[in-house]
Amino acid sequence: MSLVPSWELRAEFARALSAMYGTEVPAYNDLLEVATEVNGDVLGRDGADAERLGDAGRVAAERHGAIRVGTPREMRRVATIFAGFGMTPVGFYDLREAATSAVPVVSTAFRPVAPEELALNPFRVFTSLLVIDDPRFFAPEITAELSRFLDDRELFGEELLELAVLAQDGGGLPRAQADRYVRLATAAFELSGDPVDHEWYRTLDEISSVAADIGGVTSTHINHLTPRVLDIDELYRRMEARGITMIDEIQGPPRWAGPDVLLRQTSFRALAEPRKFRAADGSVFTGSLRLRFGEVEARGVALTPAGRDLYDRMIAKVDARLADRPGRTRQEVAAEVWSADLPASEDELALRDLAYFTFTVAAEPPSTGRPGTDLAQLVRDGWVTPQPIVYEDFLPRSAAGIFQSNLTSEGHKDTSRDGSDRSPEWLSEILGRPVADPYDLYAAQRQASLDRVARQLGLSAPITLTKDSR
Ligand code: OOG
Ligand code: NI
Repeated sequence: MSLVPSWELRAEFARALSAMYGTEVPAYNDLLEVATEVNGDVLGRDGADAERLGDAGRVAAERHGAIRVGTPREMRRVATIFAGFGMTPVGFYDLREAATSAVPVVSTAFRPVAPEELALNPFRVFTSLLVIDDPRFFAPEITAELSRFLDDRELFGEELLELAVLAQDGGGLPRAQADRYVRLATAAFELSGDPVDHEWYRTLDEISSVAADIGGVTSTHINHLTPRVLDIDELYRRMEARGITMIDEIQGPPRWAGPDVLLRQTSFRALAEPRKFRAADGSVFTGSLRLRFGEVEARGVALTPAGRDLYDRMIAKVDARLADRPGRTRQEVAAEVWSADLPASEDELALRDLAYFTFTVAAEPPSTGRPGTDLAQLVRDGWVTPQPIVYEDFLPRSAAGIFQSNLTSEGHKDTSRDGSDRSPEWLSEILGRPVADPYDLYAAQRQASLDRVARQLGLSAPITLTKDSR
């Protein structure tokens, strides 16, 4: 019997979530419409160049989602569900540190890791886990109450988990089971109509809106779904022209003349959605919650640790200049800093080991001479050509910004206390599978391409990546 392969399950899951979110948050459909228009325009204008960081088909289907859960057990079950779709944990984000207001979560992203799988469908879900015992946010009695409340709920049914395990073990599922798996997984992230305990929700909301969203309700839900766009500045303008209010600015790197790096994101504000509440006297009434929004992103080349260091220094510089001379926009100041500090060509990013590239033998290599093994020399002499590796992950500062831009209150964070200890190792342990380091994945992809080139050119030694500091 033929199986629906995991990439197709993943694509169907992303499509089903997207359709569901469109009915739940109609402005998301506007966002999709505008993103599709902008992508069409950019492809028409720039042709093949527009597809250097993913072909048109991949980009059109590309989404990331965000979900939030409350306990290690729930997190482990999420990992099982996503594993059936070929999505595994990558990266560790401690938003307790990255955010200035109360965002008591640590997070990872479940996503495909093999380049071929990413090309087929790169669906990823940013998944956050509430740290209920962090004393900077929660008093002991709240921690105990949260623990009781969360232990009482069951987010995912047994059938869904069993199908996920079958899908993972078999690398896919027969058609009928595939449909069932996608349907159950999608339904698990639908907004619930169950009444929310008003008093409990309010208590948590005072401490942290994120804590209330996670631990104040009996189910989980997609918090947002994000399409990818090829020109985010143009998208921002067109959304505002449609009368949809966007957050104040685009997060992440600025628009500038050089290569796009990492990730730029923006969103429209969360809209009030009707929700049922149960009052202390047991009566049920309809109120509203402002939680879910639409986000959009543009992706650039992945940075190496050295490139990321430079990026962080540039951000610090932007912060300092803004503090010195307020009144200018962050994007303006950042564009200035970028132009001064970041190499303006892909080749230079590659040769200074600031960004990740794969390398191929040039279509027309030199007709004389012999290739050496020094990468910079090989590129300069025209033996090999770099292609950018797209950044597949997230940025803690932007993620914190996304959380914060939609909080109803700042909440409380007692910075005089030490937080409870969480680490990638801890997360790997509770997930029962390793949390991959994004840098390792990008570096392995680059190395595989260098090994291939060395073989094709018949080199006697491996290619060396000397840092070219011109
Ligand atoms: C997740 C926020 C992080 C992003 O794009 O950085 C995120 C959340 O709001 O749950 O999705
Ligand atoms: Ni997001």
